[in-house]
Amino acid sequence: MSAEHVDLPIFIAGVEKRNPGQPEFVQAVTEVAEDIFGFIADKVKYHEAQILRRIAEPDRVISFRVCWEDDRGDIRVQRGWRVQNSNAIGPYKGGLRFHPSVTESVLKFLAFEQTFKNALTGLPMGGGKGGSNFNPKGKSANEVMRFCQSFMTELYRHIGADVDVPAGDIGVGGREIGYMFGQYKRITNQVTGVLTGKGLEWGGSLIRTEATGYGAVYFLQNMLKTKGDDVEGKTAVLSGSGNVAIHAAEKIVQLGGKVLTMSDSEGFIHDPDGIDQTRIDWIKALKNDRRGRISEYAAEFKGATFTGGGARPWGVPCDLALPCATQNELDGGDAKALLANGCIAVAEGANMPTNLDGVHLFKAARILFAPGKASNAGGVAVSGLEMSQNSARISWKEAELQQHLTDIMAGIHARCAEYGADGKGHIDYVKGANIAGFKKVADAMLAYGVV
Ligand code: NDP
Ligand code: 2IT
Repeated sequence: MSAEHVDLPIFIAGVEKRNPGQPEFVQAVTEVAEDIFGFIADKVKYHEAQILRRIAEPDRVISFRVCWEDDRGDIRVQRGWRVQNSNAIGPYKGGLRFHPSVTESVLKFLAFEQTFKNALTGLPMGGGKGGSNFNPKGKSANEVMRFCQSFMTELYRHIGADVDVPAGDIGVGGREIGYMFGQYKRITNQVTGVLTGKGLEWGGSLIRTEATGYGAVYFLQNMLKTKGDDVEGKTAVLSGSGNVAIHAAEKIVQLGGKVLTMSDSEGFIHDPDGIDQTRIDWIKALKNDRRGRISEYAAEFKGATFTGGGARPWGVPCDLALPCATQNELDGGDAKALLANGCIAVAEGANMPTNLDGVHLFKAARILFAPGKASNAGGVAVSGLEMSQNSARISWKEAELQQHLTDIMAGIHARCAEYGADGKGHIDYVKGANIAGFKKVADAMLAYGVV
């Protein structure tokens, strides 16, 4: 009997047993399995080939020591990882995260999710993720550079333009990609598209920086359109104040919406006047140039408040919610608060920001709810376009890339609708994304036989 012939609880119990102490990974697999079990119930070929069981077992998990010297001359030791989940439909592809909360469980969940997300984009990319428990906060630029160089001194042997192409994620932006790309080039003497999110002068793509946040709002627009509605005049509550949150806020404002909140790990700011473009530009400089904290916003702009102690913004009444910080930042209680306040749509900019309770509540309430693997795919999609440009040694124009991004997000929406529509006017985007992503990877795996 194949694993998928067993009941869902037995399948999940097996995942728990094989991955002890890895709650985030088990959570991500559970959320997908809840939908896939129904889809494959009458499809023997997927059972026989043990497809879900295989996708939930990474191709490999590489773990390594990263030593570096801090500014005082002390030796520091961190752990680095690259999780290569699946290359069934293309080279492993996915970001690198530098954050003290990084564990093998977190990176395994992210690589698993990435496999489905990348399939949804329609581009030939497999799923991977990596990173380190290194905390960039409070480190000098030289310390970050030495860490990145040491990290790449091990990582370089596991990656390649046609093998595995990392990019940024939490704590890894243009600066860190630059240090890592410089070290890769130095070690291998090769200038290839081995990383994405590069600077425009050295092989990067236009709109990659904006793509995740903009893409999430395009997805939101597509969802609202199914109800004859749009972003204009709506209030939006956002979490995070990094790359994704900043650009999601920018696109909401461009479309005539009003952004009320942003956050970081210390708490959230609430600006009842709305965080307009001037204020977003101020946040960009705060984060990218001064590397400051979001609490400083409340001191700068009259009328805005900061709520500390790690507080989250979900109690602020809104029409739209976009969690754009990190995993499990929106739980069942938060979901209930949003629903009670009349929130009509949630688009995840982060990966798995809503915990399983929250997902179940949003699904049951039948609101417009986009899982990150669908709504935040714009970033990796433009990374895929950066890979194409690097291979062809050309740079596409901004208008062309913008068109690709809007088309790709519309395509993902259509794929979710294909498998998630109930025929009565409601689309379960979680189910649609899980099944559409699964089917593409599964069919490629069937073609390869047992490998
Ligand atoms: P950044 O590092 O630019 O920003 C991260 C933001 O989230 C910061 O405001 C940070 O606050 C906050 N944050 C991080 N960890 C925590 C935590 N444990 N608790 C509360 N707040 C936290 O990262 P990105 O904007 O790039 O990434 C945000 C999310 O989007 C992540 O889930 C990432 O996986 C996802 N994503 C990113 C893509 C990209 O292209 N960059 C693509 C698709 C998804 P603080 O500074 O206090 O840590
Ligand atoms: O979660 C994600 O999709 C990312 N961090 C972007 C990955 C990428 O390869 O651009």
